[in-house]
Amino acid sequence: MLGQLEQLLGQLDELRARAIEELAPINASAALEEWDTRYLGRNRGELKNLSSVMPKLAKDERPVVGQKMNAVKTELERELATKREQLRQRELMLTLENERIDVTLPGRALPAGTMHPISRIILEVTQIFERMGFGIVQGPEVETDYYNFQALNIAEDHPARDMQDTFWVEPGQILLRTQTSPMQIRTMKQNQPPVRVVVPGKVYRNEAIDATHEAMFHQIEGLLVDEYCTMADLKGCLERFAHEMFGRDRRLRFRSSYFPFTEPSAEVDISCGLCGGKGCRSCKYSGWLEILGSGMVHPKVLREVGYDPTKYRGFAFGMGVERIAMLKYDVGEIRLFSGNDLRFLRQL
Ligand code: 2U9
Repeated sequence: MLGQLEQLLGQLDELRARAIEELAPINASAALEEWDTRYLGRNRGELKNLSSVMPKLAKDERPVVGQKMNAVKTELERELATKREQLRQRELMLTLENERIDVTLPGRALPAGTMHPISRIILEVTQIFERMGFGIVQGPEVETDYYNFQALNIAEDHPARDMQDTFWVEPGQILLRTQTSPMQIRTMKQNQPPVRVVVPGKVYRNEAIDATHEAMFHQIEGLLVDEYCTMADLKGCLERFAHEMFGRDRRLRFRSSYFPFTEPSAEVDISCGLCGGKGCRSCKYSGWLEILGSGMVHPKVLREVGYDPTKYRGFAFGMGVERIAMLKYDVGEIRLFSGNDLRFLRQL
């Protein structure tokens, strides 16, 4: 029969061999930690359990067992550390493989936005006038009766002043501007001639809505004031505009008209682009399409802003942006421009 010492040494050898054998196939951290607790755990680890026999040994036997125990413990700890490092490397490789990113793949394209056709027309028109030396100014959409009507020689009984035709903020005093002209009045009051400006912006009229009328639309108005300025300058300027906007093959026609703020006044037609002026459905068989209104600034308007009408003269014009867009893109329904329907907008 073996003595207690030999038995203990044998058990240690067996434990060591068993621990190392079990360690080999482990390939997950959880199982490794479980192995650590089972063999090396401070509380109920197998090695710890064996050491509880120590006090029963003879004094001279204890160092022998102690040394052996330490050797086994050190070896198992070294094996554990090696295995831990192996697993860490393995798990890192797996993570890298799973989370791999191919940086050479083409990026996902974001859908690109484009300018709204109304904004684009405003840009095109204002750029044409900029090239002729006009500045671009913008002003308030909420205006006073004075700037919107009185200063423009629009009489008390003019239909535009009707409560029904204008959106009043304070009836008779504050309103949503019905044209961009109040800004030309402001510009003239703040500057001395020569004045050359175009004024794009939103305007508001209490219209009966149909295919060609909306309560809010966009205008571009122009104003030039100088010492020597005639109707010929107006015609040359507008012809240049029409040629750049619609093409050099288009002809212009000036028809006598009336506006309170211009005298004389003229409505301007452009030859039809579809039939070349011969007459077709698009131009209602007239050969002409109306594009804007114009005239020489009324002397009363010049005097109102403090300019001497015997010294200065001016010409002015105004166009509806939606109308220009409808002519340019052959669109028959004005409400499409405010509808924000991409099926329509993508076609322009
Ligand atoms: C000042 C003096 C004169 C601007 C003008 C028109 C003729 C005109 C219409 C076009 C279509 C309005 O949008 S529309 O319905 N405009 O026909 N506008 S002359 O004349 C001015 C402006 C400011 C100080």
